[in-house]
Amino acid sequence: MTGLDALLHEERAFPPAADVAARAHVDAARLEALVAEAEADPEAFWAARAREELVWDREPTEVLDDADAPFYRWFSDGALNASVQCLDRHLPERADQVAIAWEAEDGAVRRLTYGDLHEQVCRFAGVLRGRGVARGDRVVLYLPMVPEVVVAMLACARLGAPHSVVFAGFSAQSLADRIQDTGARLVVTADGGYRNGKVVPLKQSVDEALASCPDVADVVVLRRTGEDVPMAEGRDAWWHDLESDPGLAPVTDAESMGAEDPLFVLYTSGSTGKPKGIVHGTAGYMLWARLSTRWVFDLQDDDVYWCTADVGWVTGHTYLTYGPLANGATVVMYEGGPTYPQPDRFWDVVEKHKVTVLYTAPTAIRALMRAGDDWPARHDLSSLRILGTVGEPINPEAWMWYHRVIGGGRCPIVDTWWQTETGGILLSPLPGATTLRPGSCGPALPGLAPAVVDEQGRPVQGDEGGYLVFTRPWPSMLRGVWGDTERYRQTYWGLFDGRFYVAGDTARRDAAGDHWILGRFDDVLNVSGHRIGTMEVESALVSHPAVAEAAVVGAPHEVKGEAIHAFVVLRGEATEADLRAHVAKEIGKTARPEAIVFAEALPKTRSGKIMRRILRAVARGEEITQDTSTLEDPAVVEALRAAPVA
Ligand code: 7RM
Repeated sequence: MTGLDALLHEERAFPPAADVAARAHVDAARLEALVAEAEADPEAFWAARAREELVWDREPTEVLDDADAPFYRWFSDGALNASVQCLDRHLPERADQVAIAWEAEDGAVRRLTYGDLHEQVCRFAGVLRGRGVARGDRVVLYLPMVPEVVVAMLACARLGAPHSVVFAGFSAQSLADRIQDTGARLVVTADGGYRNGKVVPLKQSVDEALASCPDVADVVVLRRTGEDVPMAEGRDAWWHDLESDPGLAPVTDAESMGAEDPLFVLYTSGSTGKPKGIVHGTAGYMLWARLSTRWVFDLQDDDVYWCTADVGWVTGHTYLTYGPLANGATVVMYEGGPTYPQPDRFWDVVEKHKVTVLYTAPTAIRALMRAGDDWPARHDLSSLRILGTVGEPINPEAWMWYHRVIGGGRCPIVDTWWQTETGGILLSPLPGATTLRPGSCGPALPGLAPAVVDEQGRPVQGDEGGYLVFTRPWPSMLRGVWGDTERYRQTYWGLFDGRFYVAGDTARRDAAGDHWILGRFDDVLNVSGHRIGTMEVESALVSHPAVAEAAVVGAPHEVKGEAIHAFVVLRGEATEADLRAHVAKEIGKTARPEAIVFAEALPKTRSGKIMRRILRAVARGEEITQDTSTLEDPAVVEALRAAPVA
């Protein structure tokens, strides 16, 4: 690969507003100083941050241990507990401050203060201990978006028992796979959850899954819907019964864990093979969860912070749970669907809770944009001051809409790039320091060392595209793939002989040092010798006013090598010819789609990422042999196959 052709160039730029910079934790001068400090001596930089940010039982004397690279260890002789960082350290000062403001799908609101949350976590840790859970044991959590999922995560952390949260939308089979892979003995679930007005029968899936998981001896069941569910004698017990047992001993003294002890395992699907259990450690992860949340969202004491991600996704771990709570923030948590009962639900929640920081995903932004400007117009969104996005490249059109219609033109947008594997945000603008460019995820945060390289691992010239890699380890990086050491080495360090962490994305870096993600490696198209990132063609398509969403894949072509197939969801009127002409105008004739399929919806993962491998199979007329268990709505695939190709 000689580098990708970077075709789209974005000219719009938004420098930080003076009032935003004035109150920000990090302004341009401070950012420059932090970067300089980190580059002068990365280890000293991280050591200082670890001392300042974390509450230790035993302060570490070690910083980075690279004796067994790429199995890096950080602060390895330190001891601490993750739940203490989120709870105990804020008490008694924040005892009466709201930690979680929870909005049920039916509009009911429950507020838990830091005092309440601490008490519930100590009690639930007592429940788990009473069922035999001890440090090192894995606990699977299969719960809806209710405060108890956060309670359960922190209770596991308090005992030093790594949790593995399984998204409540996953099937019984996916749940069984994850239970078996982690070797969990205990599962926490609920009778059911609410999603778009319907009950998701969680307990039923657990019962089905456990038929093939003989090692699970205990199931704790939260009552959420009140529906009748069978309880297996000797195995299943109600959360509220266990929790109200007069003999219960709350765990007030958190286990003192080694810095490198695993905090959680979270499964992520790769483009091939079975999902990988990504392992995160305690100290490095907590350090970056706390610090990156404060820097990127410029979190202040009076903020009301809302991250819309589900806890079943890494964003729900780092930026709904550990990061904001480690900062003592007030966190809004919403149970249900983003457009339930109407497409203004998000804006209703923002107005009702006076949300100041909103962190969501491009897929949601595009869907809400498609619903029309009337919905946000009905609500007072003036409390908002910072907007964030994560999960996919955000096309400049959606960025501009988010900025203008939701942010009223006054809120900086932080387009945050990171991965389950990176533990936290690595590339992002900072609200008070960075000039924003729609579609760019900004510079590296202090301490991180990204590079864009060619196949030989040499930095590319100018702002050419290439492989996005990191040339130094960082504290919140993954500690491995659960049960598969070789897969960790191969997947993340294999491509350049262990010299770099390989993200799997392609990117370019402009003269200002800002990054532009072009897509995943597997998404690069080669059309008549031009290497084109799918993201660029998609952005061009979405910049047409009639297009709500677009996904682009390649299919073999006799003459061109590869031909571009586009899948388009319309929000207005447009023909195939209109869209081809539009792409030609935006980026050039080479990028014009060979075929366009107009669809009602695109196949997406639960976290909103377009599943291009499925579209590739559709474009090539192949059978879909890949794992489709992570699809949000499997019916979409059948509809696509039946859709007429323009
Ligand atoms: C947090 C999360 C990781 C992959 C990553 C990228 C893509 C995420 C952005 C992005 C462009 C962004 N974890 N990605 N954020 N692409 N701009 N701001 O999403 O493990 O589920 O996915 O998501 O391809 O490698 S994840």
